[in-house]
Amino acid sequence: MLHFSKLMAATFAFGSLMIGVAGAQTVLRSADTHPDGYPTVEAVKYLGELIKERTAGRYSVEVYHSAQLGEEKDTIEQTQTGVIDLNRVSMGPFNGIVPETAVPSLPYMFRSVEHMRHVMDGPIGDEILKAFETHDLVGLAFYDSGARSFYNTKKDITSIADLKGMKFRVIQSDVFVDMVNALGANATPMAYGEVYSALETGVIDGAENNWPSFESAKHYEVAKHYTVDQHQIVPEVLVMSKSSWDRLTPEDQAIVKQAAKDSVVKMRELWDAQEKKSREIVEKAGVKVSEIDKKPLIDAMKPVYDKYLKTPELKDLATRIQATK
Ligand code: GTR
Repeated sequence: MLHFSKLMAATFAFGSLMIGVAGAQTVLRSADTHPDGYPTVEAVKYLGELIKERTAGRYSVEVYHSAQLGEEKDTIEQTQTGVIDLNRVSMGPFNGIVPETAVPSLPYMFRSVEHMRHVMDGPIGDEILKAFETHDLVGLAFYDSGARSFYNTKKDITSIADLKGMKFRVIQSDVFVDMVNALGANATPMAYGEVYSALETGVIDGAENNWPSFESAKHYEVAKHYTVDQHQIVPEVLVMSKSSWDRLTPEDQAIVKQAAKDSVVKMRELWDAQEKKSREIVEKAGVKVSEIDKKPLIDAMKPVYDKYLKTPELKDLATRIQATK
């Protein structure tokens, strides 16, 4: 018996070695702007494990974190042309490419993170994922990004009037630019990787983001005032290059799609824990957290809604999102 199992073990070892040597192994390259350990990075690594397991090692995923493959706008182009296989990006930089993504990116479109999850997990989410296809991309899943709020190097912001004239960096998206301008502040669209030094040198007064980004990008070291205005609950999106997708068999496409969905559960666990941890870190480091009455900010968004909900289709999409419980 003992000899037999030893023989079996040796055979299996030899077998897997053969697969390693002779079997076609494809490594899918995935981009992320965040550092190693960030919930999105870890979720895509987990997705890679699922894919590897479910394709018996024929496919695996290598996550190039910390913007190793470039800033988000560039990586989106590279994903469209097939240079990058997978990309985890905020929906923001897609606003000018996939018009449907502008709707969930609108300020105060979602009432809460739970509302966002219900919408993105349902048929509306599927519809938005599908909208990527005409842009050389395949939408695989949505991840969480909490709520975005303003932070700055100058002062506590406790009312809409305090925002007046302040210069805030935003994601390279017109929705974000229009939002900040509608609040009486000045928007400076800029790549994420440039924000730290722009804050430090005073090129901008502030920026806006969720707790984990504010903390992991170290912006809190220079911007000591954070206002919980929660103006946007913008989902993250995981996309695949259409050309990489087309190289997969229908069976492998189904595996990738399911693995992406499965990774959402993991992502949310990691996200919820990270939000708490990041907030604690920045508060301990002396960041002053202010509350604000959101009503005047919500009211100021009327022209922004009018601008981005021009077609009946986009208007209808917004109505259906708002009607979702
Ligand atoms: C983060 C998001 C990143 C990036 C960044 C930014 O919340 O996860 O993908 O878009 O914001 O502000 O550029």
